Amino acid sequence: MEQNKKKKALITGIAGQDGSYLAEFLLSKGYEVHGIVRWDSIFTTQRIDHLYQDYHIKGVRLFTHYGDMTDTGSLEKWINEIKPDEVYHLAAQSHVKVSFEMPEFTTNTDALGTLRILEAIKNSNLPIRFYMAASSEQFGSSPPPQNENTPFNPRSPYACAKVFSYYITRVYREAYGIFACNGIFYNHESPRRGPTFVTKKITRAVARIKAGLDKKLYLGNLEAKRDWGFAPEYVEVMWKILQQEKPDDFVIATGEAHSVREFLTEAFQYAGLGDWEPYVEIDPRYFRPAEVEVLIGDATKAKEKLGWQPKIKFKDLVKIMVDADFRALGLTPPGEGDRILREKFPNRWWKVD
Ligand code: G4F
Repeated sequence: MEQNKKKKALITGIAGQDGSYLAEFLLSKGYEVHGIVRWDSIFTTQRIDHLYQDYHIKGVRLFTHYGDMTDTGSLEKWINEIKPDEVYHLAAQSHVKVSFEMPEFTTNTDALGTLRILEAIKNSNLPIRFYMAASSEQFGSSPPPQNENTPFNPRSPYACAKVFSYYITRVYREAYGIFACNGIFYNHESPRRGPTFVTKKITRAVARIKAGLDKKLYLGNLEAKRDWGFAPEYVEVMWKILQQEKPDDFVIATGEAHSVREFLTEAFQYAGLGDWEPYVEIDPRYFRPAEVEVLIGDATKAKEKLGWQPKIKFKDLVKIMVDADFRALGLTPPGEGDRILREKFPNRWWKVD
């Protein structure tokens, strides 16, 4: 009987890009899904609106709860009331540039927030499996390719907070026997990416320029290189990491790096706008006090131990994102991105935006 019990997951940051895909994925696997959302005077749950059902309907499996990574009491309350089998800790102030402007807030939320939820799990004495969203930013200036043994050289308050979270997760695993794991994820994007991150900023601008709504796009450092993957594929691996026999840490990446400049070229060409140069200007306010020049992940361990390999690489990703942004403005998309999604994910579990 116990074996057939519906599993319960608690997701911090359920309203974010990854949280929304993960909720969708876990619902498709039969889980009861609970998510913590920050209170705001306006709704901030647009990314999970399509999953929401009135709680009064019988059989509903998605529930949201107000809480905050800076509010210990709320975290303890939800852990003890929900008694989840798995906790996916995704909530964070995740913008690197913003972390230079709000370093204390970022550290409180991203570093101490992880400690707070780990303490709540430890004190609950429940056999909870814990996933911590670590970041390739932790590697900072360490030369690529980086893997699980590469030293951390963080270059921002955000990265420092994530380094703390990574190590405290390991400490709670080793000291208290908690099934606690880190996924060191490289950049992963999608149509649901927040519009202040560079990929979405570019694809959204391309669609707006095409629609005649904007004339210019203002960016910072075009030479930085990132290892960009596709978010739905990355959230699946979060789940895989928690289904292993033993808790462990994994680098998750495509193994390819491309510059912001290359992203611009692909996006503008694909949208039929030609060269990006006439549309783009550099605004120094988008430069960071310290930049991470290049991140390339070596995900060999994930391939060997989890059997995980990404299907979507750079050019496909750009097309998927541009198609979605065209559609969002009522434009007919070029359509290659949609075709790629149909071909590579015939059993897709997420809603295409
Ligand atoms: O899109 P970004 O802001 O992502 P960044 O800083 O790499 O961080 C993202 O990925 C991390 C994983 O490696 C996560 F941990 C983190 O939470 C976040 O999701 O910037 C990418 C690159 C940077 O080098 C930045 O300097 O793009 C460059 N860039 C150039 N112009 C810009 C802009 N970034 C932003 N956000 N806005 C610009 O106008």
